[in-house]
Amino acid sequence: MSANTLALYHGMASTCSKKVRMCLYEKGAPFASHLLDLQKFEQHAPDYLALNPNGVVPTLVHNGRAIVESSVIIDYLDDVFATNPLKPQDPFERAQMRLWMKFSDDVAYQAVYAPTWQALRHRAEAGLKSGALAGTLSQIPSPERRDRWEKMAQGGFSDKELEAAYARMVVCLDKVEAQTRHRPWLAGAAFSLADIAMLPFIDRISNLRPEFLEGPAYEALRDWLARGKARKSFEPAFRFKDDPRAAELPNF
Ligand SMILES: N[C@@H](CCC(=O)N[C@@H](CS)C(=O)NCC(=O)O)C(=O)O
Repeated sequence: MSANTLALYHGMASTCSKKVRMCLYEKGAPFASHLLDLQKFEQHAPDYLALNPNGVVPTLVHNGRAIVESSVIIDYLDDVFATNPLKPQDPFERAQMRLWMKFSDDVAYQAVYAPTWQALRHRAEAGLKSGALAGTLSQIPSPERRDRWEKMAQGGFSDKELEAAYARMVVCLDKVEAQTRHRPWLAGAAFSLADIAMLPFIDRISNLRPEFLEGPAYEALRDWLARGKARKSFEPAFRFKDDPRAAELPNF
């Protein structure tokens, strides 16, 4: 196998996959694309579970070895590819960057998944019908995801659950606004993994609830988002086309 063979198993609309794609394009690292249809439950196929036992995307396979968890993957990519370093040199800024990556996993993801799943629920209907449901659920490795898909079969998230997600969106917007009022990028002077970790989530919030970003309260955030979207890596990562399946899969 030649050095630096990269394959990415990912989802078209998946925020976590967008983190990894943006990092790959920032690095200029070519990769083989394997797009999975998450509403057809391809993430639970035995071959894929052998790579990612959690049954979620993304998974990066580098020289035959699988790496999971989007924040771990982008950290790894920056270690492996020296081009365009994406971690601040200053240890304090590096700590800030790590805190943003943790926030993206712990809070930002929680803010967007329920409204995102709700919007795409109709595509999963075939696997959630009563005749198919038991089989679908039996393939899902984690009890937490099994419960989520079962909830989809039972009509989706309640208004109360969606309201809780919207409240978390505001927490995310407030935090990014506060940081970008006094520094250009989230971890300091330079664009970093912190920005890559947060852009997909703020972009998703702007797609799902554009009205939340309006008004003077979020001027710095809107400027940060516009600068993030202006990077060369944004379009190929967020409007990904380099896979024959890209056109058939939904995106935001
Ligand atoms: N913490 C994980 C979360 C991965 C995750 O939840 N991925 C979603 C898409 S963003 C997924 O695969 N959902 C399909 C499912 O749960 O069945 C990461 O950052 O990689």
